[in-house]
Order: sequence, then structure tokens, then C-alpha cells
Amino acid sequence: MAGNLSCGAAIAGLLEAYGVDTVFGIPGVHTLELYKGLAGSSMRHVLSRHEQGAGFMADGYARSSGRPGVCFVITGPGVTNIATAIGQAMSDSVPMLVISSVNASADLGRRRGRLHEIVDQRAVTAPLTGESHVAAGPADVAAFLHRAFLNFASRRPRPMHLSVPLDVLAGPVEATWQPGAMAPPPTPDEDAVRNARDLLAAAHRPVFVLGGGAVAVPQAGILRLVEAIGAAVVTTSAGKGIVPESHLLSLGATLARRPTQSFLAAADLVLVIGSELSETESWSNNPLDLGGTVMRVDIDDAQLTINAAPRLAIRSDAAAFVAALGNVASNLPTDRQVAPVAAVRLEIAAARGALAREHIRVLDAIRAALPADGFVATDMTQIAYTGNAAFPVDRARRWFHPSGFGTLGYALPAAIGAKLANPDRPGVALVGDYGFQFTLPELGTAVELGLALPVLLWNNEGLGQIRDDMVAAGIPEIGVTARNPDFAMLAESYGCRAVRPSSLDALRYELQDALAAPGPTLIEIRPNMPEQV
Ligand SMILES: Cc1ncc(C[n+]2csc(CCOP(=O)(O)OP(=O)(O)O)c2C)c(N)n1
Repeated sequence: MAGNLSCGAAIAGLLEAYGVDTVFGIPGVHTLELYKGLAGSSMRHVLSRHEQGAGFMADGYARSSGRPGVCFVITGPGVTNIATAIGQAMSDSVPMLVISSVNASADLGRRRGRLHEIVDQRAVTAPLTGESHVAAGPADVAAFLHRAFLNFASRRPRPMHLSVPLDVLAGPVEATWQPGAMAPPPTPDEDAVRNARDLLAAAHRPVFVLGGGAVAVPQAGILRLVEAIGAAVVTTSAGKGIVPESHLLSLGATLARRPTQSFLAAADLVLVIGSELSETESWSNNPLDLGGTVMRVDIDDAQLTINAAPRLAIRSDAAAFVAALGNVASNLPTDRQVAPVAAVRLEIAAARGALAREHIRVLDAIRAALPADGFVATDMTQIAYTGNAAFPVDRARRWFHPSGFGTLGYALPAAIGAKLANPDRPGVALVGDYGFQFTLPELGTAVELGLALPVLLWNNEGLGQIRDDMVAAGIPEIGVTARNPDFAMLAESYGCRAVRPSSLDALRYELQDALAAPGPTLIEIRPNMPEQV
């Protein structure tokens, strides 16, 4: 990868050598050199309809596969358009690499009225990334890419942004670029593991809280541990399915539910792996009351103390920690938490209001039609909030929710990315009628790619959650109703099939059909559909 290659073309070659197979983005006159390299590689380019869509696709790709999602965007508006998706990836610790152009080195910081100019592009993405860097020259580009892939492999995943000045992109590459050496993620301190093992074996009421940082833990290993010590398990929405949610010791992703919160407060040992215990999980202003002894395991030092002070803090990769624990055995009956967990589940179900029950009728129909291995990419819509806690999944990387940043428009592009990462895995996007409109044009991308992707549109004719919040706060409804388009016609104009099932039975059939179709299908769902017609 040297000689008469331009830096832009060499970047594509190096990405390929790091194992990248897909690049999401939108080309422009500033990124032609990057695309020259792409054209000469085996990597696939996916053209989104907006850079935000490209970013969410990369996010879905990364959450589904565990591999970084990669994007090419132009200087200026390309960067500001993708910034929102970068922010989402940052708050949910998703590995993402964004490579953009920036104005020529001699223009940087000068405000000369150049095309796409931002006077300090680095500053736009710096707060949203692990690192935002402007390349000083080709060698700097290769060094940054090494740092990025090393970070993805061995540290808390963070989006990374590289801006390459136009003169650097077009300039020659002198050296031959090879992928840099990788290092394994951190393993736990042996004394700490011994301590953890003793505490786990002696606990009467242990509870595990598993977050997005634990999705790569092999399920067999964590299940063996859970069953050997009789621990109850609760996850964040990012951690859904790390332990099968159908398991008798699982409370699913119910950190926001009072009965689960009381159960955690009464635990004598809480082991938190890979979670910052954020307010967007517990939906309470106060930090969760974790009772008993708190043990935290995290790859990132800063996360070991956030929102709950641990007695034992272990900096480690989650999978390495679980593997290092080895076999831990409790002397207590290992089914002692089964009945209390069942009681908490019942309490949660009994406390559900009419709206959640209505959501669950629909979610149950979706669950019935979606194969066990399927994924759901969700938007910021009420039915997804209910689903976070009430849509059971039995494996990690099957439920994607824009948790921390909470960005409307996430689901459709994220589902496209997830589908491209694992083409044989069935999956759906679950969107609200308002949030869908943020990234609806990405239907065009899904049609172009011929993706068997049902888009489940929960149409409650308005900004449901905000409307309900206003009503609850005694505020007159303002800005919570938008004139909706004819969604079916709009979808059809993109070449997407569209159906409006009139019953839950019909929804199940339509969804099964859509999962086998040669392209996307918009399935519009209304509240209060009858079981059958
Ligand atoms: C980018 C962005 N802007 C605004 C919001 C605030 N917000 C959260 S939910 C919501 C309404 C979404 O309506 P819809 O997609 O129809 O879902 P519903 O609540 O009706 O289920 C809004 C405006 C947000 N989360 N993200």
C-alpha cells in the first residue's frame, strides 16, 4: 500500500486490512480520494440518505456484530449531520470510526470562506468522541487508525473521528501501511478475583446487574456462574439477553420498575458488570439503592465509581473477569432466588397500566412472529419503552435501543446496519409515527439493498410520550400533534411494500411474510387492534 497511492486511497486499503467490510456514508467532492480507494477494495459502500442515517447504520452494524461501524463523510455539513449519531454511539459505548475530510492544512482555523468550512472541525466532535483528531500528515493518519482499532479491541468502545485535510488526502503515501499490533483487553487482578469469588460464594441474596459492557461475555460462562451461586439477574436495556430473559433467575431489563428496585435494595450482594447505572435505566432522580455489598467490574476506571460506590472495584474486560472467576460454588440452595424472582415478575405485571398492557398485546404478537434469534432495533417510542422491560430476548445483541442520548430516528438505519452485519438473522425496526420521520428516507437504502426488513410503525398519531407528559403536568397540549403523511403511499413511492393489518392475527401473518420478502415492508400498526377480524 505505498508508492503512487494517495493517502485517501491508502486509507481504504488499510481499513480493509483491519478487517472492515462495509463503509457507510455519502460521497462529496472533498472525499473523492477516499472513494477512489473504496472502489479498488473489496469493501461494500452503503449510501445513506443523510449522514445521520449513515452513523446510525454504523451503530446498528457495530451493536449487532461487535465490530466497529465505519463511515466516510464530507467536511462541514457531513460532520455536523453525523454528529448526532456519534453522540448516540458515545453515550451507549458503541465502536464507530468516522473518517471525514477537512479543509486544506493551510486553511485550517482561518475562516476563508472555503467550501464546507468549519473553522475548528475537531471541536465539533471532540465532546462526542473518545478522540477527534486532525491528521498532520499521512503517517499521522496511519497512527490514528492504529490507535482507533487498538482501542476498539482493548478498551471501552468509543466513537473515533479522524479529519483528514484535503492536501493530505490527495498527497502521496511514502511508507507501506500495515495494520498495527493489537493488545488484549485488561484482565482482572488475581487477589480481586479471589475476593470476588469468596463474596459470591457466601452471598445469600446475590443479584447481578449486567450492562452493555457485558454483551461479549459468552452466555454459557455467565449462565454457569448465575446457576452455581443462585444469583438473580437484571440487565440494562443494552444488556438485554446476556442471560436468557426466559430464565427463572432473570428479571429482564426492569431496572426502572419499583419491585425490581426494592429487590435490589434488599440484596446482600450486587455485582455490577459493564454498566454506568445511568438514570435512563432506573428513571429515577436518585441513584439506585443497591443494598448490601456492591462489586463493580468495568473496563473503564471512570465507570467503577459512577452512580454507586463499590466495596470491590475490578478493572477488567467483562468476559475476562467471568472467565477468571472459574467455577464458583455456593453452599446455599441454588434455587433460593427462584420464588422471589417470580414474585417480583408478578408484581411488575400487576402494576402495569392500560397503555403498557396495550403495548404488550402488540409486542407479544411481534414476539410470536419473530424467530427466537431475531433482533429488534427500536426508536424513542412508547411501545419500545414498554418493550425494554417486556419484550423477552434470550441472547445478547438482539435488542437495540438509543438509550442514553435518546435520539429519535435511530431505529430504521440501525436496523439496516444490523441486517448488513448479520444478513441471515431476521430482524425488525420498531418506530413511532413521529420519530420515524427523522430518518424515513433510509427506506430508499433498504429497498436498494433488498433487505428483508419489516418496519413496524406504531402510529398513535402524535408525539405520544410528550403529549402524556404534558397532560400529566397540567400543560395545555402544545407541539405534540404533527400532520402525518400517508405512510403507506410514501413507503410505496420508495418501492417498499406497505400493509396495514387490521388485527393482531393479521399482524403476525404480515410480519412472517415480511421477514421472508425480498425487500422492506412497512407495517403500520394502530392502537387497540382486535385480536381477529
Ligand atoms: C432528536 C430528538 N428530538 C426530540 C426528542 C424528544 N422526544 C422524545 S419522544 C418524542 C416523541 C416521539 O413521538 P413518536 O415517535 O410518535 O413516539 P410515541 O411517543 O408517540 O410513541 C420526542 C419529541 C428526542 N428524543 N430526540
